[in-house]
Amino acid sequence: MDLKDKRVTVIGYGKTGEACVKVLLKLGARVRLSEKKKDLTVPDGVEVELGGHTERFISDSDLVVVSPGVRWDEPVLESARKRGIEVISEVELAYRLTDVPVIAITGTNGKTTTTSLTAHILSTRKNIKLVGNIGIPFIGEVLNSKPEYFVLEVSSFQLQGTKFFKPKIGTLLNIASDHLNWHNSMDEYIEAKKKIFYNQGDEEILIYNRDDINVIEAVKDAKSRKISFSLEDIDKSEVYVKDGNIKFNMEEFSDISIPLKNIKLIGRHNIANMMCASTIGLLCGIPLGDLIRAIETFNPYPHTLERFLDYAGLIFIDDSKATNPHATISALRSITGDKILILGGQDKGMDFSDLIDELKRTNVKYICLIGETREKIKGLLAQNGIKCFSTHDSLEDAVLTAIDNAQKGDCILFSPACASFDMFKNYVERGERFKEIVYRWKDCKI
Ligand code: UMA
Repeated sequence: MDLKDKRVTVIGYGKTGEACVKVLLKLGARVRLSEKKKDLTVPDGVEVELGGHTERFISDSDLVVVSPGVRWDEPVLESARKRGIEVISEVELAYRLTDVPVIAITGTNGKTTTTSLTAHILSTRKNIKLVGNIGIPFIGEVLNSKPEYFVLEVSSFQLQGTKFFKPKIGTLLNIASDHLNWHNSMDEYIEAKKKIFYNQGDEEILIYNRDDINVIEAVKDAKSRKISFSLEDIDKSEVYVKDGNIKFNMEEFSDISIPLKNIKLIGRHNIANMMCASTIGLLCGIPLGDLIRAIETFNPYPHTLERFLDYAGLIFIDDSKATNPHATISALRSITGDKILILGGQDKGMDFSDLIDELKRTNVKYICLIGETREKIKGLLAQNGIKCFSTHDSLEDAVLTAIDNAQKGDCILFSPACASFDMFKNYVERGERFKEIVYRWKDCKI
């Protein structure tokens, strides 16, 4: 893709925008940057528009590259498209600038764990680069490195703006309600997710979850070579679990058995993530011994069902990365004992009904509600006859109340089911804050 002297406008100057600008300057493009913030320092030679995006600034661009956090129906993008200007996401631009095969992983939940586990498995024998939504903009690596594979965590925001993107192996883990404050509807969200296989043919592989009805429906359109995994359907799926081992209904892997007894991850959903990552490992030629060692040495991703403290008979689990109800449901199902749940955060317009049903069924003894969604969830709990809960203005108050309501053997689970941006910079800061409060409580007790 020749971008020399092309007028390329980058929208948004976060991690992604910054990496885009650097690459575009290297490629000799005439780079412009449009950013909502009013104050910013950018490299020399970049024309800048601050304080919002205007049609005038974008109107004579040859190409517009959009950061993931910018809504796809942003009026200036609509107007650029009407003028015939190509508008793409950073992932699409990165894809066009490399000939290295891409292994891409998407889904509402589990993508970070599956992507990092896949990278962990592949790196036993291959030179790979881990990129994408995990926090490393794909575009920033395409000119710097020439690995054997890019292992890409890709979000619906990044997928929506793709056009020719065609991963060698694409993975669709699950689809549940999320990001409905960014996407206009669930249908739009699903359409974005389908772009993982949109351009694939029978030379590319799609690994998908047979236990998820939204996924089953979505992949009907795929022309890829399909490999399904399932925790429930042994006969129909290519990858399944039997007697504590991952097994394969595939000629080339029919003798293979991957034992799960020594893994460190908790929960059924993580078995599904392991099935995916192991399948990718085998498809890429990783020897079985290396693969088994890799899954056994893989530690839970921080803030993802992370059991970080056992103290005073209580178990503390940080699941701050659960930013939607589906993730919290998985957490509740993964922990067998009695739980005190800390729930709530920024409202993304999500449907909490499945979570409420799960709360009615499971052994959650008490719920502490925080954040923007606390009143909404409080109303739903009351309507559904759930009585043991309280609302809190701060995370600290919620954590201390959770501990007060716990008895020996209980688990204090911080799995908010909502985004963090109402009270924190991101889910990482939120999880760190949770741990800090717990450790402070522990120090006071000693
Ligand atoms: N901005 C505008 N106009 C807008 C919106 C934002 O100018 O309309 C500006 C903001 O003022 C800010 C910049 O854009 O200066 C932020 O850009 P961004 O939101 O795209 O964030 P990046 O720093 O580029 O990080 C993005 C992803 N962020 C989002 O998808 C919101 C990161 O995923 C990702 O790690 C990174 O690219 C590298 O690929 C984060 C995320 O929350 C972790 N992802 C969601 C999730 O996992 O649930 C999808």
